[in-house]
Amino acid sequence: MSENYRQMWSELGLDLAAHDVLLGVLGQAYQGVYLAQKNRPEGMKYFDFVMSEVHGLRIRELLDAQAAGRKVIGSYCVFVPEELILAVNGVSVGLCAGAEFGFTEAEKVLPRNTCSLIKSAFGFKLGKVCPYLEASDLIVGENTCDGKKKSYEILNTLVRKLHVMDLPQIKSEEGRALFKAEYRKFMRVLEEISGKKIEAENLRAAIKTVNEKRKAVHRIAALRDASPAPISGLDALLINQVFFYDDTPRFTQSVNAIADELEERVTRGQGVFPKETPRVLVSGCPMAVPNWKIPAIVESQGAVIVGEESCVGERGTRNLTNEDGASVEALLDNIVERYFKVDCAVFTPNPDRLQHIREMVQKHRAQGVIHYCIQFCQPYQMESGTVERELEAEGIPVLRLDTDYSQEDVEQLRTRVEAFIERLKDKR
Ligand code: BJ8
Repeated sequence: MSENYRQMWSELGLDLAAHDVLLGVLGQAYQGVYLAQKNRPEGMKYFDFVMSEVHGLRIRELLDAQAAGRKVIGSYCVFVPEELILAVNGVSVGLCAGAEFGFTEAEKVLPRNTCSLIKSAFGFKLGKVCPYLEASDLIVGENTCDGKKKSYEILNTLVRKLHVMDLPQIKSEEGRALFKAEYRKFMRVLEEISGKKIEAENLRAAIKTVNEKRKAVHRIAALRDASPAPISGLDALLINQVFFYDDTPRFTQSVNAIADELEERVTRGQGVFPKETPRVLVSGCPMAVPNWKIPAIVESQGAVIVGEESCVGERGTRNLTNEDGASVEALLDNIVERYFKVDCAVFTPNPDRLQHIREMVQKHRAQGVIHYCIQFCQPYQMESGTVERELEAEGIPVLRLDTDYSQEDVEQLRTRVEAFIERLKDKR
């Protein structure tokens, strides 16, 4: 990354020395995990470029957008609707953090048995290494799991402006009403901060823009049904990760370009791995950049990941929002309808998620499921037992992995994944 950005980072208040370390680690990991892959689609070059400029050009773009009067809204969860942010001409950026960085600092304000995702978000803030966080005019939190909910009380003391949405835990009519009331409140906050009013016209246009983005990733997801798979799970994950912070129309265009290329690959029967490679679905906690640990292990052990039942994956992107509606009220109902279907494990009961995993296994022709949990993530750990029992009873092999962001257990995980892949091969 160019030296020119140092002044920009310094003006954002980053700790330049610590930030250099982070970029060094990120660059090395990217080289070893991504650039070392074989048979990658040409279209991945765009994503390689995005990653090489992830703290550079994209941040410059955010600052330019701010200079032009737009607001940057950072968030940690797929329940925060990008449609509402775009309706006030804002820029939405995902702040989820996937690296073990600044944990010592984070553990001074959080219990040690907090999940790595939350610790990482705090480590990035306290270590002053995340330009997205520092560039955000507003940060949005949400009452989902207990860890996030309570940690926002602490984050509130550390950031400029935090808005926390209350979210229901039960999918009842009362829950839906709360959901809508909280989205309405969020709309008011956005209007206030941007000085722009949400009208039916701009909201409809925003819904359309986000739908186009989701349709593009749906194309990639559908192409992964093919055997041999035309794209690796690692590359598909990267697309899902970049989904959260790239410029939306440009992202859509780049994903459609790669989908065109993958269509040709499928027609030619060209895959990243041989046809007989075991196919695996990954389900569970979100994997934020640069959390590539499990897919890197799985694919280096000779299996291919063909889908992610995850918020950084199909759980986050699957349904579209209805674009029909004459009023803001009607369009808001459409947005509520779409987001209320997200089957995050914080909901109870949450039968839709298990059903979605089954559907994904079938659709993507997966031979087994790896259930991925970040240690101390109670909602997903609690659900993992049911997922395993139910799927195994239906003849679908499941491997449950609980891990954190450290590299200490890599060899142990590798051994378990290897044995699981052997089991899938034996089943054929
Ligand atoms: S909609 S999955 S993005 S809440 S890993 S912080 S759940 S203890 S991330 Fe999530 Fe929204 Fe749900 Fe999706 Fe808590 Fe678990 Fe940590 Fe987690």
